[in-house]
Amino acid sequence: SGKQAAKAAVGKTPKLEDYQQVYNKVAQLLDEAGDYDDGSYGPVLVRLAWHASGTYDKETNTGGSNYATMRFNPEALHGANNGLAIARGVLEPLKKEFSWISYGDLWTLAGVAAIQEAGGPKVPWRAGRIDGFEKDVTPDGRLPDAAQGGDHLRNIFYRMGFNDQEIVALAGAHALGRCHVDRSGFEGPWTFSPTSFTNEFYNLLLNEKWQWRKWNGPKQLEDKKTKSLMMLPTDYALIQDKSFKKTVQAYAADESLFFKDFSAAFARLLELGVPTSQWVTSTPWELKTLSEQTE
Ligand code: HIF
Repeated sequence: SGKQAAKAAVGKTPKLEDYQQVYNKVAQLLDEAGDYDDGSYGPVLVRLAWHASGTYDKETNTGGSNYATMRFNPEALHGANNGLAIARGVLEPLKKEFSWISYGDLWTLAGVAAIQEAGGPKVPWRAGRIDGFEKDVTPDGRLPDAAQGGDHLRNIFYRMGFNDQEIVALAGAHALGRCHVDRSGFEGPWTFSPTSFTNEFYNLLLNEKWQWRKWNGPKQLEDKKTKSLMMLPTDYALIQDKSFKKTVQAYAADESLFFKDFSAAFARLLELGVPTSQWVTSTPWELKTLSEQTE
């Protein structure tokens, strides 16, 4: 089990305090990004945690965060994962320092740290993922294609076991980060504060006028006023569909409702594909933010 593997590596079963140490290291390196993007590795670490988990297929019970298969080709080379070598590279020194932690635990814990340190909600998390092998790599095409619409979003997220409300709740994470031409072909941030976790994604989606950008790249939307923000076709689909849109409105109006629902959905996303028997604890933990520990 994950517990036994970690125990063998560390000589004792790692405890919440041990994982809190890893969390703290991640939290400290988030801002050591210098000129990289908006000065934080947080967004790309959130994307790594999600792409490691979002390959889950409930019918075959394959994929998900358990085996950290993105370490292997061809998964590392899947188009959807372009740019994530940066995130894996940022975490590699921590894997060396805390050799008892599995890659799946490290990547998902880093995503949690990135969200919490960006001012987002607490995301309950627990340890127990184990490192798998190349044979556990899932086929290409399991992650969403941003050029598509609502039907595709439903197909992809229903396959993971999520419902419409959860799709919209997760989508708010695009408050963080930006698109890169050399990774996805798309360009730009969704919000004016791409290193802060807020409900701004929903506010902007509802309240800005969005128009198709005229450019030599894939179809994406730009805000009419400043032309400095973007939405993907899949983001825009959330206000083209009546049922999705209702939930977008609810999260735009109530950030604490968004935080609560996002936290639940993202925590579940990170646990996809991990057998219950592997968890080191029956109830997930709440990791403390850096600032909570200095008070
Ligand atoms: Fe993203 N996402 N995502 N995403 N994503 C990108 C970047 C980020 C989709 C497409 C893209 C989620 C859902 C979907 C983050 C987090 C989450 C990019 C740009 C694309 C194209 C990549 C690049 O060029 O660097 C699609 C189609 C999704 C289905 C709706 C999740 C909910 C929003 C699950 C989620 O948590 C983050 C963070 C980034 C920013 C990465 C960065 O490097 O800044």
